[in-house]
Amino acid sequence: MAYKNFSTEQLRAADHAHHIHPFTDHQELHEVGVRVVTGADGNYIFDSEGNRILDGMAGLWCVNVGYGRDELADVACEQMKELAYYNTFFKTTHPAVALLSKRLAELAPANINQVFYGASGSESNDTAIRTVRHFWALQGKPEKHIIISRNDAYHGSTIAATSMGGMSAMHGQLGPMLPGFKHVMAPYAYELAEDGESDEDFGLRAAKAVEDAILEAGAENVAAFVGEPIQGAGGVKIPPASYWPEIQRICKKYDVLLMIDEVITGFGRTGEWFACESMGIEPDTITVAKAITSGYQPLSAVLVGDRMAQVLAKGGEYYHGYTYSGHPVCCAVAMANLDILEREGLIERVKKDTGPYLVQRLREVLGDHPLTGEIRGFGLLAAIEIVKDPATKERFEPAGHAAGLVRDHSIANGLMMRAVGETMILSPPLTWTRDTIDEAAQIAKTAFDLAQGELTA
Ligand code: PXG
Repeated sequence: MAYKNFSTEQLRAADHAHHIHPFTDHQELHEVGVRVVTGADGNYIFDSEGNRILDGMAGLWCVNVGYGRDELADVACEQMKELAYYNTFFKTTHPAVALLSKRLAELAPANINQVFYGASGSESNDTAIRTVRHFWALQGKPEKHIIISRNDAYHGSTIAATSMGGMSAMHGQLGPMLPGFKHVMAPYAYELAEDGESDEDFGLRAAKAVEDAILEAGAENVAAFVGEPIQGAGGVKIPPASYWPEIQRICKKYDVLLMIDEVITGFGRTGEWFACESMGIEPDTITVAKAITSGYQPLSAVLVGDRMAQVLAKGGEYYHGYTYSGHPVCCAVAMANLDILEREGLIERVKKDTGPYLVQRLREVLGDHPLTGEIRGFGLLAAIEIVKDPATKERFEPAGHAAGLVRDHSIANGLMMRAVGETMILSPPLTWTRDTIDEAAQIAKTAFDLAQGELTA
């Protein structure tokens, strides 16, 4: 590649001078220096200084089939030569989008058979918001527009997705929030359960917060409840088993639609194609992105349930769409990516083997570590709470420092791990095996020990 002729320093200088990074404190970035990632293969990424790092985050929760799949590159190349782009607006379609839609309808829960495409999770959540409101308006209920969400939810970075999300730091930089969103407590037992409260009771209480919000707003004004089956960027917060069935019951009772955001959990991360199956959720919409192409192309979608689709189909023109809705190259790559997930049995392996083994191994290696407050996991998603005192759950000060240390030591020792506040996160490619998990757990242990040494020095 042409950029192979540039030195790390030249690339850093160009980046420093001209690149605004997402979710980044640039002053801090330039003090530390940016890592130049130059390649990746299988479960590893490589940087310009010759480091080989095991990717515990699948890029950004997306590279489910791992890196370096020639098959996906070949499909993209073939599709670009055949039909690089055409729109789907004006009574046209193309083979890749038609066949991917059929495939997604087959994989999705039985009540879901229609697909609307975008190019990012944020975009598709905007689509989902507009579509549930349009659905109610078409039925003469435009006032039924409020969407109830949770604190710490991440649904994207557009103005609508930020307003719907529950990240207070993001709200702080938004200016006026869009109206029509209400937020309730997250189902985060580790911090929010009361002394002696069982997991089951806590799950029911967290669901009751949704019912209270519906009643406060008036059910006639509430369009939908939205949630990630497991809150990802919010810290891999896994709700108790009692939570989702109760949410389902409440939504049915008040005729409130259920919007499920599977941007992280979709396509095998929880050991099923969709977490809705893992958790017994019957959604009206599912937003997907990321692993639909394993990150090889930007593609997202809203999977729309029959109840809504039937009303939309008779509703005249819906004034909504993106230039790249159903982009042929992205759809072709998605199809080939789904083939890989299926052919290699990766989702089955998460459910039966690597998912349970990941949390088991982390508990064996780090369960008794003085920094460990809790280790939890579901499929190939795992979280470790970092605490000063496991008995009292007291955290280190300042917030984020201890987890940041663990992360930095982990990366320096060859494992890409993420810190969300005081929580360490793993969300690896589904291609990880037991051996890869052993390797990751060992590096994590080294990182915990080094951080512990510094924190108690
Ligand atoms: N929903 C969920 C559940 C997500 O995790 C989005 C929507 C938005 O997708 P796009 O493609 O617009 O980014 C996401 C994205 C992090 C991090 O820090 C997580 C995401 C994005 C950026 C950073 O963990 N998730």
